[in-house]
Amino acid sequence: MSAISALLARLGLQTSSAFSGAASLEFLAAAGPALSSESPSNGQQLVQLKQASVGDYEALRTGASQCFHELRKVPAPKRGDMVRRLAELLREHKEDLGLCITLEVGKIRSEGLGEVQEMIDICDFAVGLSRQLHGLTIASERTSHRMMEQWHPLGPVGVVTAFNFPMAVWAWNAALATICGNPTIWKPSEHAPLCALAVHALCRQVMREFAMPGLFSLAIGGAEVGKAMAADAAVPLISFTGSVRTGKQVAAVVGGRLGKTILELGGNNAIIVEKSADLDLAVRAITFGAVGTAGQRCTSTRRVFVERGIQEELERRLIKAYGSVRIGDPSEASTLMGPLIHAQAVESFKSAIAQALEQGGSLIAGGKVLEGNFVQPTILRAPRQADFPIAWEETFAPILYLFSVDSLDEAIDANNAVSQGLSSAIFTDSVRSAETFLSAWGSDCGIANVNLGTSGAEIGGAFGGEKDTGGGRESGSDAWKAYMRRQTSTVNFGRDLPLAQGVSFETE
Ligand code: UN1
Repeated sequence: MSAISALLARLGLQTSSAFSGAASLEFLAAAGPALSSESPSNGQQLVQLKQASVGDYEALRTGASQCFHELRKVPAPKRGDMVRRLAELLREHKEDLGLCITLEVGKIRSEGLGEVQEMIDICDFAVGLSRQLHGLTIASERTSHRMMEQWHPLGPVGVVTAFNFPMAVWAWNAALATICGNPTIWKPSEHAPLCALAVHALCRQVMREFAMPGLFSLAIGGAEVGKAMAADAAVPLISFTGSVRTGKQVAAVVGGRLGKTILELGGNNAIIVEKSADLDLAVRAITFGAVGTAGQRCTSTRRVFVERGIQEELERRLIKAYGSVRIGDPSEASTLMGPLIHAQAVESFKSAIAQALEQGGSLIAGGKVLEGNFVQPTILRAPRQADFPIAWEETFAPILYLFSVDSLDEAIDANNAVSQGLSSAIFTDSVRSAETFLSAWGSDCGIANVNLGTSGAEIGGAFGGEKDTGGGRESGSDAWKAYMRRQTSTVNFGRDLPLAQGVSFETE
């Protein structure tokens, strides 16, 4: 048995019927076209499957709707038990799941395992939250009246995820959706079907143990499946992670039927480095932010605004740090940077560098394609951002643009000038600068950090960003509210019927 079949067998995916992209408790005989998943590191075929068709999607959604009718009656803490069980299984299979991520999307082992840990963390969070779906009690203006807010389940939630977090982003959504009383229908990236199958194998175990078919559905399919889901009025919420372009289309279709969306679209994240900064910290944070996950996180660091006077020192230290990054097989312990996801991503890397050079950038590190999907982490010294249009775009690759600025105001303006608004950071020892960066006239991003980088957010906070990033919030804090409907209820326990606002309406 090959290493991969053994891994699949440990996850309960030993039969060929498991290689169907349409499943809830059981796999359907998917009617869509074939899909094969290859390792971005060496082209090795990992899994071959039949994709879900629109008809398969409809069958899955019917199952999810049926499940919803049961699930909404299950007390939230009992729904928490289902998520607790999922967390146990994730812990048990952490190594194998992490390996699936490494094999299929090329993350280094530590980041693959980190992603599985992120799933475990959000499950633990959701279990606690299942006893805290609190509503307010509100003072009524009428005597003998009580007013309150309740939070009720919404219905099946469609979750569309990208290749770069092929498991964790599903988990942020599914763990919260489950405790909120909603089944999920997952459409993963077509570049990460193995990861989705592996997670879904554990979901099937949970569904079986809790006799809850339809709680978790998997629809690995093409754009037509995504379109059907976006247009489906029986899916009140669509959580979409992906490009700004597709996100706008999803928003239009779902908005057109007055459905709800959570959008996690592009980022173009910057770090400001002031003279007072601890450069050791700044260099480590920039390197992890720009090179980690081969620059393929939506939170990856793409721009640095360094205060004039320390730019040479920062460049020198970054070049040294970049020089020590070991690039190669992501499953080897010493590797820090694996491949890009596919050949097209390598083309985007090359094209962005060519444009940057044309627009007046100069290479100070990297710049080359090595072989296959492996590239060098790259730094370009850039002219003013206003004259450097390539930096206004998100290129999903390890390319960092370095700008020199004269003041904090200039840096904040430049941070905010781009259309995306996900993550941002400042390195400084000045309280005044740090607080200004965090103030209402500071960073306009959904995430703003002081003395740590742009990527690697914890699950306890709400995750998401503004402007073209889409405005959605997932994961921690009160992001759960997006998965529920709010009901304002007033109870009259008196013997009169006073009307609000003192209105009088007396009949004979
Ligand atoms: C993403 O890249 O889509 O903050 C999500 C981070 C991770 C999540 C990134 N926790 O970098």
